[in-house]
Amino acid sequence: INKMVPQVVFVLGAPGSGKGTQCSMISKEYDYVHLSAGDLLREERQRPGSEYGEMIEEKIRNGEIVPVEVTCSLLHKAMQKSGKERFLIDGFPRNQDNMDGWERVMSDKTKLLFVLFFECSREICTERCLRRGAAGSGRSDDNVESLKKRFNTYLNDTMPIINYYDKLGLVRRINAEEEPDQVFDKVKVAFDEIKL
Ligand code: UP5
Ligand code: MG
Repeated sequence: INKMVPQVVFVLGAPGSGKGTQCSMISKEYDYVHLSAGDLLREERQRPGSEYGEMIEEKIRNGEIVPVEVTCSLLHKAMQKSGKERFLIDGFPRNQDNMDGWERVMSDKTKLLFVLFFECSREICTERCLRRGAAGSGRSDDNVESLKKRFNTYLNDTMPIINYYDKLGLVRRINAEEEPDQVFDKVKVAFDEIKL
């Protein structure tokens, strides 16, 4: 009866700003399950028999955002499967459709603690992703063409979402241009605060 409502932290920031890197560091030190929307979509794309495989691949390569029904259901399933109560939702919500879809299905099932926002210049982010591509990431969007599109989508569609949460006082803004350990030192402050 007194079941705890699952708590979520949305983790946003430009492509290559270090969302995944920091989430994996957070989940090692704090009791949070890391769920990357992008990773879940890439997994679904590979799943034999998935009816969404081609659509997902096309969206990812073009830096466009997959319809929320698909992403939200993958997130919801992963949350249930984990059996845990605290989640880092990495790379979601990225646009109004994502936010509305989450509101419809998940807002009464979860509590949003805050939004972690990694700030990093386009130049640095692009260089990181290109380096990762050159090192053999296998990601079909780690190339100059896709990165231009990913950035346009980020600026046009995701920044308004971050601004919306910022007006609600929910955004924890972190400079993500330093070394991963230095970025993590600042991330820890945000998580230690809510533990109190
Ligand atoms: N790196 C990380 N931190 C560093 C640091 N401090 N200093 C130096 N290097 C650092 O890092 C990127 C690279 O930089 C790595 O090589 C890392 O070692 C290095 P990473 O931690 O992976 O950054 P991240 O922000 O996670 O970058 P990612 O490329 O994953 O960001 P995207 O937001 O573009 O990717 P995502 O997987 O979230 O989405 C991909 C696509 O999926 C989207 O474009 C979209 O098409 C689709 N999608 C949806 O449609 N809906 C969703 O809800 C989510 C995704
Ligand atoms: Mg990532």
